[in-house]
Amino acid sequence: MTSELLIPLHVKYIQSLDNHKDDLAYHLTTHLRINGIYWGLTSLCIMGHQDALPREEMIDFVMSCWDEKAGAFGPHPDHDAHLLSTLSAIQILATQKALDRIDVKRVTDFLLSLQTASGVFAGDRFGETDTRFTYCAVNALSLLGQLGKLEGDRKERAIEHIKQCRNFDGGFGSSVGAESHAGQIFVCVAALAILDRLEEVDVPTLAWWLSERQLPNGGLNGRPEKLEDVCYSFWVLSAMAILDKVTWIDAEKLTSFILSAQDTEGGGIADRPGDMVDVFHTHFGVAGLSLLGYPGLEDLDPVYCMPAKLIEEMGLRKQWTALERRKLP
Ligand code: GRG
Repeated sequence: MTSELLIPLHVKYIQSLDNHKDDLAYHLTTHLRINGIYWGLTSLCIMGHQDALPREEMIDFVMSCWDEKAGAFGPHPDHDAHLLSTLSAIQILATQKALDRIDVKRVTDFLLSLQTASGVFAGDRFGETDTRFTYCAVNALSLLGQLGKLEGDRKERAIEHIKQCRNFDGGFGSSVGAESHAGQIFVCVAALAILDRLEEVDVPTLAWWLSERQLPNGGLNGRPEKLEDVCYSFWVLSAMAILDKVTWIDAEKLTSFILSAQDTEGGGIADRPGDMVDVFHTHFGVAGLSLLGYPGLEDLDPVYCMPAKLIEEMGLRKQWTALERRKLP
């Protein structure tokens, strides 16, 4: 087992991901392609290697995912637009300082068109709703400088729906009455942070529940009685970072759990030690380490899951240490 983050190996692994066009798996994952690029690019930024992937080619690929009929982005050329892929497209273009390539008016109209009467957003025109989609819409509007379009009734309805998804254990689910889950907790807490409404969080109860996610081997699970998984290093820790409670978990044990899930030959990080690596777990493993202050990594913004420096430059970084926190119990 290695005791350090193998940055050069992970950079090579991420660079190699587009060289598998003969593999069936490459073609079976087209619905996740743009998300995969966001995960790869963001982890490269956090590891200090943003330029390891070709910028122009990446921007051209994102623009080729534009769905002219919908006015937003799909996950791959000729796929239908969706909120998940539209957020990834915006995140990639923001990171590459290429937001000027976007038709902001059309994308804003697309995002606003997906809010339902109850306040929650649908993922696309087919209508599935989930608190994930509310986060995607709020995050995307914020990155585009269009959050003002959500002021008033739209904003209050979005917040009211998130409040209704809050459970007795302080956590949040995907819909009203659904079980608390770390991934859904991240999206709800981060959306409330962007909407400046963190006082809707029951901080002591939620921070207790999140700290209970750490298992004896140091890894975190996403809900009680479930297995640990490297990706929860981000979903759990980001919510704790927003609530200023990262110290409630054992950082040393979590760090060694994440490091033990690395592939020490081919690079990349898996969900848990010994499993196959993938770019999703590589990204969220590196993201978790950044939130833990792992030496040599760039800071990650826990709300936008993007480089903190960039979010600061865009004027979107929340003042966790001062204003917001004073409002919390
Ligand atoms: C920009 C960071 C970012 C996110 C975009 C898509 C999204 C918004 C957030 C997803 C949040 C979420 C629900 C994450 C959890 C993903 C996951 C590992 C789900 C597994 O669920 P189960 O039930 O696993 O298969 P458990 O661990 O509960 O057994």
